[in-house]
Amino acid sequence: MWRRASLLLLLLPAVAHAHPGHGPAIVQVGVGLDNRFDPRSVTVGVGDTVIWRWGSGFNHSVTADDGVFDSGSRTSGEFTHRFTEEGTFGYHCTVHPTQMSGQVTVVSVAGADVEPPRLSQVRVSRRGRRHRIHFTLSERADVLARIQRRKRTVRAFDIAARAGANRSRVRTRGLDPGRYRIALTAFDAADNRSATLTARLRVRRR
Ligand SMILES: [Cu+2]
Repeated sequence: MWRRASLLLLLLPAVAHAHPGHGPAIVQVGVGLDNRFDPRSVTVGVGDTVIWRWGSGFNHSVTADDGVFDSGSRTSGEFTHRFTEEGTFGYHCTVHPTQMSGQVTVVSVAGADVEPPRLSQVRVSRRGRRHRIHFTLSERADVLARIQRRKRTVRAFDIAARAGANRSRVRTRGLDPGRYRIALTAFDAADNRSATLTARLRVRRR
């Protein structure tokens, strides 16, 4: 699709945001004399690895609350686990179960934003020869507008639209007189796509 290249660029910041650190997250196990995991909670993307590093020389373990992973009690070295499913996973130290607990939140790499934008109240107004398209959006989005005649797109343009009510000029100069439709589809920054809504457009003879 012709939009892909530009949308992919828009998508990158969203991925980076939902995917802190871009790769493994490192957690210190036992810091000095403190019995704690530092940081206590981390967020990674699906498929990322968390590395726990023993720092104090005292005995600690990294043990999943549901038993899925367990480093065993040890005083040094590293333990790693790769997270392949979305969710929140609690873990603790079996030596200090009341003091030491932590959690790993695993998010989809496609981004936390999976909600498509919602388009509504699409209509065309006309004053003299000037047409405008009006619509309402649930969130900020790029709106692809296609002017169609008998289901064929004869002209397309983009509207950088905001949440709430929007209106935009529709250039009809050069179009043959007749009945058209304008089809609108909204894409948010995470590339979620709205349903396509249409409105009628009538181009009169000049
Ligand atoms: Cu411990």
